Amino acid sequence: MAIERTLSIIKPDATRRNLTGKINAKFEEAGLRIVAQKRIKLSLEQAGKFYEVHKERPFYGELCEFMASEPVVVQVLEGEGAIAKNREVMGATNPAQAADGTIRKEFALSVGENSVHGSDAPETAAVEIAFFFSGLELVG
Ligand code: DAT
Ligand code: MG
Repeated sequence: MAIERTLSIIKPDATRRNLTGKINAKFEEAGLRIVAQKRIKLSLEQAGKFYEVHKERPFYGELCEFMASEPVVVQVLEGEGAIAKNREVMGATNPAQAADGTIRKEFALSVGENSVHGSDAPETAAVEIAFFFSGLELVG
């Protein structure tokens, strides 16, 4: 399997509860390397653009307001099969269905406030990384 990069976001419910370090430990224990990271506050417009693929879904407005409510930590994770590995460490979208030991099982509050975002495919990873980071900010 190839070395990949994926875009991860530690969401407001997790930054608010000071869980950045615990979540990063889960990534690092799984062999994912944090090659870029910054804490930012999204505007409602930026959150809306990032989640544009979901704009027809009933929860879109709520999702964007949540993502813009407090700071997030955006990061690029690198490793063997990083996209799928990150999804595995994150756990299912709905924490009630997430496997034991996953981030969402341990930390998520609800299907909406589910602590982390992770890209779902190579194409979306490339677009999402470029949304937040310039090439100069990526140090492998
Ligand atoms: P994931 O974040 O696991 O890739 P997704 O892409 O289907 O999940 O949805 C993006 C985010 O939207 C998800 O992390 C939380 C929110 N969301 C998804 N389904 C929802 C629902 N039924 N009610 C409220 N928020 C939801
Ligand atoms: Mg998704």
